[in-house]
Amino acid sequence: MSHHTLTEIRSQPAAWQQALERVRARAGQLTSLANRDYEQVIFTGCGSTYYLSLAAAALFQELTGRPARAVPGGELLLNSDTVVGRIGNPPNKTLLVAISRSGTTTETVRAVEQFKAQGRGPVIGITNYDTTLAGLADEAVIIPAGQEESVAQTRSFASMYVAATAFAAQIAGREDLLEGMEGLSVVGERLIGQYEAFARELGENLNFDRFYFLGSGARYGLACEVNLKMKEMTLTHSEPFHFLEFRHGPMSMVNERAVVVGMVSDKNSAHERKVLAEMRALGGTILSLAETDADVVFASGIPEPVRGVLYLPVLQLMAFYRALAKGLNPDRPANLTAVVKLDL
Ligand code: F1P
Repeated sequence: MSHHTLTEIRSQPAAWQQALERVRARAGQLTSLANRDYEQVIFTGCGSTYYLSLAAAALFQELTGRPARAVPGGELLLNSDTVVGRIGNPPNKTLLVAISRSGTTTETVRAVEQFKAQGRGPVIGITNYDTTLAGLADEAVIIPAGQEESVAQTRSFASMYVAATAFAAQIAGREDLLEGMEGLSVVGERLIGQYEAFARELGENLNFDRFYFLGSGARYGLACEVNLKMKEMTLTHSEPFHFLEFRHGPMSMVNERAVVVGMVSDKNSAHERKVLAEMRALGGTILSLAETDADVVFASGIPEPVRGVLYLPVLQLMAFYRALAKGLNPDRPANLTAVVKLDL
Protein backbone atom coordinates (compact mmCIF):
# COMPACT_ATOMS: atom_id res chain seq x y z
CA MET A 1 0.00 0.00 0.00
CA SER A 2 1.37 3.43 -0.89
CA HIS A 3 1.02 6.34 1.48
CA HIS A 4 0.59 10.02 0.73
CA THR A 5 2.82 10.88 3.69
CA LEU A 6 5.80 9.05 2.20
CA THR A 7 5.31 10.68 -1.21
CA GLU A 8 5.00 14.08 0.43
CA ILE A 9 8.12 13.66 2.57
CA ARG A 10 10.21 12.45 -0.37
CA SER A 11 9.05 15.16 -2.77
CA GLN A 12 9.47 18.11 -0.42
CA PRO A 13 12.73 19.57 -1.83
CA ALA A 14 10.85 20.82 -4.92
CA ALA A 15 8.38 22.59 -2.61
CA TRP A 16 11.28 24.20 -0.73
CA GLN A 17 12.56 25.58 -4.01
CA GLN A 18 9.15 26.95 -4.94
CA ALA A 19 8.88 28.60 -1.50
CA LEU A 20 12.18 30.38 -2.04
CA GLU A 21 11.12 31.51 -5.51
CA ARG A 22 7.77 32.80 -4.24
CA VAL A 23 9.43 34.95 -1.57
CA ARG A 24 12.00 36.29 -4.01
CA ALA A 25 9.24 37.13 -6.50
CA ARG A 26 7.50 39.28 -3.87
CA ALA A 27 10.67 40.64 -2.27
CA GLY A 28 9.88 44.29 -3.02
CA GLN A 29 6.33 44.18 -1.61
CA LEU A 30 7.36 42.18 1.47
CA THR A 31 10.26 44.50 2.22
CA SER A 32 8.25 47.70 1.92
CA LEU A 33 5.54 46.27 4.19
CA ALA A 34 7.88 44.76 6.80
CA ASN A 35 10.55 47.46 6.97
CA ARG A 36 8.49 50.02 8.86
CA ASP A 37 8.74 51.23 12.39
CA TYR A 38 6.93 48.40 14.21
CA GLU A 39 7.22 47.86 17.93
CA GLN A 40 7.03 44.13 17.43
CA VAL A 41 6.51 41.37 14.90
CA ILE A 42 4.13 38.57 15.86
CA PHE A 43 4.10 35.18 14.13
CA THR A 44 0.98 33.06 14.57
CA GLY A 45 -0.51 29.71 13.58
CA CYS A 46 -2.06 26.59 15.15
CA GLY A 47 -0.50 23.20 15.88
CA SER A 48 2.27 22.62 13.34
CA THR A 49 2.06 26.19 12.13
CA TYR A 50 2.33 27.52 15.70
CA TYR A 51 5.56 25.52 16.04
CA LEU A 52 6.63 26.97 12.71
CA SER A 53 5.91 30.40 14.17
CA LEU A 54 8.18 29.66 17.14
CA ALA A 55 11.06 28.81 14.82
CA ALA A 56 10.35 31.68 12.44
CA ALA A 57 10.06 34.34 15.16
CA ALA A 58 13.37 33.25 16.71
CA LEU A 59 15.09 33.34 13.34
CA PHE A 60 13.53 36.67 12.34
CA GLN A 61 14.74 38.28 15.57
CA GLU A 62 18.19 36.73 15.21
CA LEU A 63 18.64 37.97 11.63
CA THR A 64 16.95 41.38 11.78
CA GLY A 65 17.58 42.37 15.41
CA ARG A 66 13.93 43.37 15.71
CA PRO A 67 11.67 42.04 18.50
CA ALA A 68 9.64 39.08 17.26
CA ARG A 69 7.54 36.53 19.08
CA ALA A 70 5.24 33.60 18.35
CA VAL A 71 1.73 33.20 19.74
CA PRO A 72 -0.83 30.47 19.05
CA GLY A 73 -3.74 31.60 16.87
CA GLY A 74 -6.22 30.75 19.61
CA GLU A 75 -4.40 32.97 22.11
CA LEU A 76 -4.19 35.86 19.67
CA LEU A 77 -7.95 35.54 19.24
CA LEU A 78 -9.03 35.03 22.86
CA ASN A 79 -6.31 36.87 24.77
CA SER A 80 -5.02 39.52 22.39
CA ASP A 81 -4.30 42.07 25.14
CA THR A 82 -2.25 39.47 26.98
CA VAL A 83 -0.16 38.30 24.05
CA VAL A 84 0.15 41.46 21.92
CA GLY A 85 -0.55 44.17 24.51
CA ARG A 86 -3.23 46.86 24.64
CA ILE A 87 -4.25 48.41 21.34
CA GLY A 88 -1.84 51.30 20.90
CA ASN A 89 -2.47 54.97 20.25
CA PRO A 90 -1.54 55.49 17.46
CA PRO A 91 -2.26 51.93 16.36
CA ASN A 92 -0.56 50.06 13.49
CA LYS A 93 2.50 49.28 15.61
CA THR A 94 2.53 45.52 15.11
CA LEU A 95 3.28 43.43 12.04
CA LEU A 96 1.50 40.07 12.02
CA VAL A 97 2.83 37.10 10.07
CA ALA A 98 0.07 34.47 9.95
CA ILE A 99 0.96 30.95 8.83
CA SER A 100 -1.49 28.21 7.84
CA ARG A 101 -1.25 25.28 5.45
CA SER A 102 -4.96 25.38 4.62
CA GLY A 103 -5.49 29.10 5.16
CA THR A 104 -8.85 28.22 6.71
CA THR A 105 -8.18 27.18 10.33
CA THR A 106 -10.85 29.05 12.29
CA GLU A 107 -8.64 30.34 15.11
CA THR A 108 -6.01 31.72 12.73
CA VAL A 109 -8.54 33.30 10.37
CA ARG A 110 -10.54 34.84 13.21
CA ALA A 111 -7.40 36.12 14.92
CA VAL A 112 -6.33 37.83 11.69
CA GLU A 113 -9.78 39.37 11.19
CA GLN A 114 -9.79 40.68 14.76
CA PHE A 115 -6.21 41.97 14.48
CA LYS A 116 -7.18 43.96 11.39
CA ALA A 117 -10.44 45.22 12.89
CA GLN A 118 -8.47 46.47 15.91
CA GLY A 119 -6.14 48.40 13.59
CA ARG A 120 -3.09 46.79 15.09
CA GLY A 121 -1.16 46.71 11.80
CA PRO A 122 -0.66 44.90 8.51
CA VAL A 123 -0.73 41.16 7.95
CA ILE A 124 1.54 38.92 5.89
CA GLY A 125 0.21 35.41 5.17
CA ILE A 126 2.27 32.31 4.45
CA THR A 127 0.18 29.40 3.17
CA ASN A 128 -0.04 26.54 0.69
CA TYR A 129 -3.49 27.39 -0.66
CA ASP A 130 -5.04 30.51 -2.15
CA THR A 131 -7.91 30.58 0.35
CA THR A 132 -9.23 32.78 3.18
CA LEU A 133 -5.92 33.77 4.77
CA ALA A 134 -4.41 34.78 1.43
CA GLY A 135 -7.45 36.97 0.80
CA LEU A 136 -7.27 38.65 4.21
CA ALA A 137 -3.53 39.32 4.18
CA ASP A 138 -2.00 42.55 2.88
CA GLU A 139 0.69 40.40 1.28
CA ALA A 140 0.57 36.63 0.83
CA VAL A 141 3.22 34.06 -0.02
CA ILE A 142 1.39 31.05 -1.51
CA ILE A 143 3.30 27.80 -2.10
CA PRO A 144 1.05 25.33 -3.97
CA ALA A 145 3.85 22.74 -4.26
CA GLY A 146 3.54 22.19 -0.51
CA GLN A 147 -0.13 21.12 -0.65
CA GLU A 148 -0.91 17.73 0.89
CA GLU A 149 -3.38 14.85 1.06
CA SER A 150 -2.18 13.76 4.51
CA VAL A 151 -3.49 15.13 7.79
CA ALA A 152 -0.07 15.54 9.44
CA GLN A 153 2.04 18.27 7.91
CA THR A 154 5.42 17.34 6.43
CA ARG A 155 6.08 18.84 2.98
CA SER A 156 3.74 21.75 3.70
CA PHE A 157 5.47 22.60 6.99
CA ALA A 158 8.91 22.45 5.41
CA SER A 159 7.86 24.60 2.46
CA MET A 160 6.35 27.26 4.69
CA TYR A 161 9.42 27.18 6.95
CA VAL A 162 11.64 27.80 3.94
CA ALA A 163 9.40 30.75 3.03
CA ALA A 164 9.63 32.14 6.57
CA THR A 165 13.41 31.69 6.50
CA ALA A 166 13.73 33.48 3.17
CA PHE A 167 11.43 36.23 4.44
CA ALA A 168 13.67 36.81 7.47
CA ALA A 169 16.80 36.85 5.29
CA GLN A 170 15.11 39.26 2.87
CA ILE A 171 14.04 41.69 5.59
CA ALA A 172 17.52 41.52 7.09
CA GLY A 173 18.93 42.51 3.68
CA ARG A 174 21.03 39.33 3.58
CA GLU A 175 21.33 38.51 -0.11
CA ASP A 176 24.22 36.17 0.80
CA LEU A 177 21.81 34.01 2.83
CA LEU A 178 19.20 33.98 0.07
CA GLU A 179 21.86 32.83 -2.35
CA GLY A 180 22.93 30.12 0.09
CA MET A 181 19.33 28.88 0.21
CA GLU A 182 19.46 28.05 -3.50
CA GLY A 183 21.43 24.94 -2.52
CA LEU A 184 18.82 23.58 -0.09
CA SER A 185 16.77 21.42 -2.44
CA VAL A 186 19.79 19.56 -3.83
CA VAL A 187 21.06 18.81 -0.32
CA GLY A 188 17.54 17.78 0.74
CA GLU A 189 17.30 15.26 -2.11
CA ARG A 190 20.66 13.81 -1.17
CA LEU A 191 19.80 13.51 2.55
CA ILE A 192 16.53 11.71 1.82
CA GLY A 193 18.30 9.23 -0.47
CA GLN A 194 21.22 8.74 1.89
CA TYR A 195 19.37 8.37 5.20
CA GLU A 196 15.94 6.87 4.51
CA ALA A 197 17.12 3.33 5.36
CA PHE A 198 18.67 4.61 8.60
CA ALA A 199 15.47 6.47 9.55
CA ARG A 200 13.48 3.33 8.80
CA GLU A 201 15.65 1.12 10.98
CA LEU A 202 15.28 3.43 13.98
CA GLY A 203 11.58 3.98 13.32
CA GLU A 204 10.84 0.26 13.12
CA ASN A 205 12.57 -0.54 16.39
CA LEU A 206 9.62 -0.93 18.76
CA ASN A 207 11.92 -1.57 21.73
CA PHE A 208 11.97 2.23 22.01
CA ASP A 209 8.97 3.73 23.79
CA ARG A 210 9.92 7.42 24.29
CA PHE A 211 11.47 10.07 22.10
CA TYR A 212 13.00 13.42 23.10
CA PHE A 213 13.83 16.09 20.54
CA LEU A 214 16.44 18.64 21.58
CA GLY A 215 16.88 21.92 19.73
CA SER A 216 17.97 25.41 20.76
CA GLY A 217 17.52 28.83 19.18
CA ALA A 218 15.37 28.66 16.05
CA ARG A 219 15.75 24.87 16.17
CA TYR A 220 13.48 24.63 19.23
CA GLY A 221 10.35 25.23 17.12
CA LEU A 222 11.56 22.55 14.71
CA ALA A 223 12.09 20.16 17.64
CA CYS A 224 8.48 20.86 18.69
CA GLU A 225 7.28 20.01 15.19
CA VAL A 226 9.10 16.67 14.84
CA ASN A 227 7.93 15.79 18.35
CA LEU A 228 4.37 16.42 17.09
CA LYS A 229 4.98 14.07 14.12
CA MET A 230 5.94 11.35 16.58
CA LYS A 231 2.78 11.92 18.62
CA GLU A 232 0.30 12.30 15.75
CA MET A 233 1.59 9.60 13.44
CA THR A 234 2.87 7.02 15.94
CA LEU A 235 0.98 7.64 19.21
CA THR A 236 4.27 7.52 21.10
CA HIS A 237 5.34 9.46 24.18
CA SER A 238 7.44 12.32 22.84
CA GLU A 239 8.59 15.74 24.03
CA PRO A 240 10.75 18.64 22.78
CA PHE A 241 13.24 20.56 24.91
CA HIS A 242 15.93 23.18 24.62
CA PHE A 243 19.25 21.36 24.96
CA LEU A 244 20.34 22.61 28.37
CA GLU A 245 16.82 22.35 29.79
CA PHE A 246 16.95 18.60 29.37
CA ARG A 247 19.24 18.20 32.38
CA HIS A 248 16.80 20.05 34.63
CA GLY A 249 14.46 17.13 35.26
CA PRO A 250 13.47 15.53 31.95
CA MET A 251 16.63 13.42 31.81
CA SER A 252 15.22 11.33 34.63
CA MET A 253 13.12 9.67 31.90
CA VAL A 254 16.18 8.48 29.96
CA ASN A 255 16.82 4.74 29.91
CA GLU A 256 17.53 2.03 27.32
CA ARG A 257 14.04 2.53 25.85
CA ALA A 258 14.63 6.25 25.13
CA VAL A 259 15.79 7.89 21.91
CA VAL A 260 17.30 11.35 22.36
CA VAL A 261 17.44 13.27 19.09
CA GLY A 262 19.91 16.15 19.03
CA MET A 263 19.44 18.91 16.44
CA VAL A 264 23.00 20.11 16.88
CA SER A 265 24.05 23.65 15.89
CA ASP A 266 27.45 24.95 14.79
CA LYS A 267 27.38 27.78 17.29
CA ASN A 268 26.77 25.81 20.47
CA SER A 269 27.94 22.41 19.31
CA ALA A 270 30.25 21.72 22.26
CA HIS A 271 27.53 22.39 24.87
CA GLU A 272 24.93 20.40 22.94
CA ARG A 273 27.14 17.38 22.29
CA LYS A 274 27.97 17.22 25.98
CA VAL A 275 24.27 16.84 26.80
CA LEU A 276 23.98 14.03 24.23
CA ALA A 277 27.06 12.25 25.61
CA GLU A 278 25.57 12.36 29.11
CA MET A 279 22.29 10.90 27.86
CA ARG A 280 24.15 8.10 26.10
CA ALA A 281 25.90 7.31 29.38
CA LEU A 282 22.47 7.00 31.01
CA GLY A 283 21.52 4.28 28.51
CA GLY A 284 19.68 6.35 25.90
CA THR A 285 20.10 5.89 22.16
CA ILE A 286 21.36 9.10 20.57
CA LEU A 287 20.50 10.35 17.11
CA SER A 288 22.44 13.49 16.23
CA LEU A 289 21.96 15.72 13.18
CA ALA A 290 24.52 18.38 12.26
CA GLU A 291 26.51 19.94 9.46
CA THR A 292 29.49 17.69 10.33
CA ASP A 293 30.36 14.84 12.66
CA ALA A 294 26.92 13.37 13.45
CA ASP A 295 24.70 10.37 12.70
CA VAL A 296 23.01 12.47 10.01
CA VAL A 297 25.58 14.75 8.38
CA PHE A 298 24.29 17.60 6.21
CA ALA A 299 27.65 18.55 4.61
CA SER A 300 25.65 21.31 2.95
CA GLY A 301 27.99 24.29 2.98
CA ILE A 302 24.84 26.42 3.48
CA PRO A 303 25.02 29.13 6.18
CA GLU A 304 23.65 27.95 9.52
CA PRO A 305 20.72 30.39 9.92
CA VAL A 306 19.08 29.29 6.67
CA ARG A 307 19.69 25.54 6.65
CA GLY A 308 17.20 24.64 9.44
CA VAL A 309 14.82 22.80 7.11
CA LEU A 310 17.49 20.11 6.63
CA TYR A 311 16.76 18.73 10.11
CA LEU A 312 13.22 17.73 9.11
CA PRO A 313 13.06 15.00 6.41
CA VAL A 314 15.00 12.24 8.17
CA LEU A 315 13.00 12.72 11.38
CA GLN A 316 9.70 12.81 9.46
CA LEU A 317 10.75 9.51 7.82
CA MET A 318 11.53 7.99 11.21
CA ALA A 319 7.97 8.85 12.39
CA PHE A 320 6.46 7.51 9.16
CA TYR A 321 8.17 4.11 9.48
CA ARG A 322 7.36 3.85 13.16
CA ALA A 323 3.67 4.40 12.38
CA LEU A 324 3.77 1.53 9.86
CA ALA A 325 5.63 -0.71 12.31
CA LYS A 326 2.89 -0.06 14.89
CA GLY A 327 0.18 -0.96 12.38
CA LEU A 328 -1.08 2.64 12.15
CA ASN A 329 -1.99 4.61 9.05
CA PRO A 330 0.40 7.59 8.95
CA ASP A 331 -1.90 9.44 6.55
CA ARG A 332 -4.80 9.43 9.01
CA PRO A 333 -3.69 9.99 12.62
CA ALA A 334 -6.12 9.06 15.38
CA ASN A 335 -8.74 11.68 16.29
CA LEU A 336 -7.40 14.35 13.90
CA THR A 337 -8.73 16.22 10.89
CA ALA A 338 -6.58 18.16 8.42
CA VAL A 339 -8.15 21.46 9.42
CA VAL A 340 -9.76 22.45 12.72
CA LYS A 341 -12.97 24.36 12.03
CA LEU A 342 -14.82 25.77 15.00
CA ASP A 343 -18.18 27.43 15.42
CA LEU A 344 -16.93 30.33 17.56
C1 F1P B 1 -2.88 23.38 11.30
C2 F1P B 1 -3.23 21.94 11.67
C3 F1P B 1 -2.64 21.60 12.96
C4 F1P B 1 -2.66 20.13 13.26
C5 F1P B 1 -2.34 19.21 12.07
C6 F1P B 1 -2.96 19.67 10.84
O1 F1P B 1 -3.62 23.75 10.22
O2 F1P B 1 -4.61 21.80 11.78
O3 F1P B 1 -3.35 22.30 13.95
O4 F1P B 1 -1.75 19.93 14.26
O5 F1P B 1 -0.95 19.10 11.88
O6 F1P B 1 -2.73 21.08 10.66
P1 F1P B 1 -3.26 24.94 9.26
O7 F1P B 1 -3.84 26.18 9.85
O8 F1P B 1 -1.78 25.03 9.13
O9 F1P B 1 -3.94 24.54 7.97
